Amino acid sequence: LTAEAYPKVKRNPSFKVPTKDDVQYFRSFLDFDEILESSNSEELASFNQDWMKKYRGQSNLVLLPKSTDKIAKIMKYCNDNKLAVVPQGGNTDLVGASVPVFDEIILSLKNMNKIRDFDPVSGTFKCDAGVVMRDAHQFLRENNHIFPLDLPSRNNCQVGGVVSTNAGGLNFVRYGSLHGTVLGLEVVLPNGEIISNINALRKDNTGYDLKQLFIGAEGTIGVITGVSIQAAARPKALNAVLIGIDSFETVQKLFIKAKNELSEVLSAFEFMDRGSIECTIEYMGKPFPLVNSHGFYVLIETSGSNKRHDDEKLEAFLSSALETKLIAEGKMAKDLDEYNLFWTWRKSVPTACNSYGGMYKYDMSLQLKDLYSVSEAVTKRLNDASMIGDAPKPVVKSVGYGHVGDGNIHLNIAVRHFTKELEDLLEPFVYEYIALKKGSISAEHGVGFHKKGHLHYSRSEIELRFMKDIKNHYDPNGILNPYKYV
Ligand code: 2HG
Ligand code: ZN
Repeated sequence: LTAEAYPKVKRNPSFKVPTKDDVQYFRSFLDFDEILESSNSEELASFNQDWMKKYRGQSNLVLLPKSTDKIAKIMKYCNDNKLAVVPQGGNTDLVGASVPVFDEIILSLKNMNKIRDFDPVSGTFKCDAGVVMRDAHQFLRENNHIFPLDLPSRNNCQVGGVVSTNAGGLNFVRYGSLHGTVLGLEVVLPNGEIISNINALRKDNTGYDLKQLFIGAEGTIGVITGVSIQAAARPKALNAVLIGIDSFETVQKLFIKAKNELSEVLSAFEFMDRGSIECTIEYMGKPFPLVNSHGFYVLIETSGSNKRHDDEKLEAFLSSALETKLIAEGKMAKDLDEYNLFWTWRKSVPTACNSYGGMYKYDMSLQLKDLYSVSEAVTKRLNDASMIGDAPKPVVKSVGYGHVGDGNIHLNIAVRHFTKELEDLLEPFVYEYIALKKGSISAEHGVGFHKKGHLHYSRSEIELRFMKDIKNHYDPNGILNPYKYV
């Protein structure tokens, strides 16, 4: 979807169009490989387009600075000259937050990719914002720790990007939110000032906790350049079970049982509906590890320090759940390969859904009792409108999956092509449904361009006014990530 597809969005004429002189200024302190211009159009396209190939901007200039000082110099110049800027990490945010809408300069954090420091006693890990999450995991693993967040996009997403979007991920139920695990941030403000508490300690009650504002701000009030985060001890024992269940009500019962019986070793409780797995079977071209077909599938992970202890707990949990007919079928990973295989099934769902042409995607929080109902309501609506089925129907499948432990569902409507009619069927229906149930229209993917103008479904007028006040305070010229949610 390019900006033309959104007639309501107009380029802000007060922003300057980047010129040759601007590029020349940037060249005065940036190296050759820190600037990408329109002459290199193919590479430029990959920065303009998001991972889903759904949102596409028209920028002719990408800056890829290697230091915080250079970013500060860029921002000061852009602010003085009213040049709009979109900060960009791994570009996997799924709501069009990290791509330009018009000709904003793309500020890629890609070259800010150094690990800064690690303290094995406290577990404090410090790195540049552009470190790819996979590399943070790798470094910490070698140091007997883990990064407290994992995502299917770990090979592409960047540490600063996940902090900017406040991603939740696969082990939130165990390690909690980035609002808790991030210890400090280094941020370049729109006027070029650097605000840093990257050396903050675990506890610090000296007034307002300013860093929290930048976590989840999606680069609208500052550019995160460095992150200090609390790494967790590396679990020596890992295990997983895949489970088939007939109703979402039973999924909730199983979650209570898992919390009670697996307690401190429980590290993930994920669910996928039948449609998610059908799409993934088609995409992977392999048989699913469970024999029968079920309404819902659950992946439970345990991690701890004593394999025998954890496995005993998990086995007892599984056999009593089978005995009491709480679950219809279950399989425990026999080794690490099978554990990884189970996770591959879960982590492949988003890519599988995206393999038919495109997808409409909604990431929402609801009370657990209502979590799956939004998926049922949307499927019914699409069916009633006769939109789902074999080609030429536009929708292949509407599926729901996500993180039970966090009350977070991902609703993916896999389509052959995008149509206005479909979009009108989905929106504002989905948002109204969520508002009715007092949920949140964005659980962990952010707001970006997709949910621009829809925040009122989850936030009050006064909250929205405060957001605008904060935006105006930090970015009075509105040059940072414009046309997005604030
Ligand atoms: C996940 O949980 C990610 O797999 C991506 O948040 C979800 O692509 C999605 O909708
Ligand atoms: Zn998710």
